[in-house]
Amino acid sequence: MRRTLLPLASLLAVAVLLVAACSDDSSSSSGSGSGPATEVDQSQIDALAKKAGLEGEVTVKGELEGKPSSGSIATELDDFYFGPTFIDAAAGSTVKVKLHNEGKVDHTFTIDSASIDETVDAGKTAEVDVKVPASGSLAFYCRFHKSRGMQGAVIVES
Ligand SMILES: [Cu+2]
Repeated sequence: MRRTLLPLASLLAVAVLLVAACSDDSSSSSGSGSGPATEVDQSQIDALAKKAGLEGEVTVKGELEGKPSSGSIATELDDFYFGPTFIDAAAGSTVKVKLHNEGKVDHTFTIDSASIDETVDAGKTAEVDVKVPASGSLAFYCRFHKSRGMQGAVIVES
């Protein structure tokens, strides 16, 4: 086998290219960490869905959990999820849920056991009063998109 200087020269060239490529990468990825979004762990979603007795897919893209403030809570209806997906509320209280459809299609806020079935057109708002039970939970869902995971629940604080 004959040794020449050529392989060494090509190795050096490759090394120089690699260093250049690496420095390019580091400069382009240095902007991370600015987003406020915290990744929601699937196990957190599963735990709350189980607690609320929800079946099937539960889509969470916005806030996972929220609490009413001064008796009301703003709730986003979007394509295709509720945010917050779970509302922690005091037993026996009445919560004014301020619905805002921020999606491109119509959605509903529906609670069968409370005879609530509010359709909110795309871009519109509505309000519903939800009577929180003494214990347990109240499942809510969108009649049009429940199969896509558009559901959530009011969970009574314990
Ligand atoms: Cu919907």
